[in-house]
Amino acid sequence: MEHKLFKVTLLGEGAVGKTSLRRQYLGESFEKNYAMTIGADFATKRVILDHVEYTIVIWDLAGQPRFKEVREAYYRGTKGALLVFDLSRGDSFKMLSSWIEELLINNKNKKIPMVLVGNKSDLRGSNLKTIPSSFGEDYAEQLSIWSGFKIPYIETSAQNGDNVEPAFETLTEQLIKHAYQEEIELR
Ligand code: G3D
Ligand code: MG
Repeated sequence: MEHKLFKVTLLGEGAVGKTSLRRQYLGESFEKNYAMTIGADFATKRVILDHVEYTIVIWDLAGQPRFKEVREAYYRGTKGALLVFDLSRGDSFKMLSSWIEELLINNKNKKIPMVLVGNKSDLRGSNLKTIPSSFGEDYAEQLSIWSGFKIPYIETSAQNGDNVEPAFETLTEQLIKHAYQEEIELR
């Protein structure tokens, strides 16, 4: 069977729930030493589709390392990203564009498939003010026009598990589709 490896990164402000989303999807990570060395953690997921086995390696930046080298290694070769904000924190929404900028700077200016994730949907209806869905939808629409990829918007809760699998799986589908198209164009 043909085998392909894809790197996916989690982008977004501290405490928006990146690590919780990844844990909810995959369980605990198993590369603790690596995490300590470069300040990133990773876990893998295998997907078989049309007789091809894909290994999706999900990278998760531990804390906010300041070293340029760490950030470069984190982003380099990324094929897809989950762009995460916290539905109860407006600042995390406003910072999304600078995360995209950071990805581009460190990934040869390559636009890639992404999924925009509004996390902590369980806080809707609590006494915390939350960002309306229309904000996420509009921003995903803008990103789609800008990037040329269909960038979906999904609201998740890493706390109760709502929509976590669809978020990762939508991204996986998009990046496999994109890689397949690129391959056809190269033939
Ligand atoms: P990060 O990896 O983006 O920095 P974390 O974020 O996954 O470490 O999560 C930061 C905090 O937000 C954690 O709280 C975590 O439990 C909480 N959190 C993550 N996802 C959700 C969610 O969907 N809903 C709610 N209500 N909380 C969430 P603590 O208190 O452990 O720091
Ligand atoms: Mg984290």
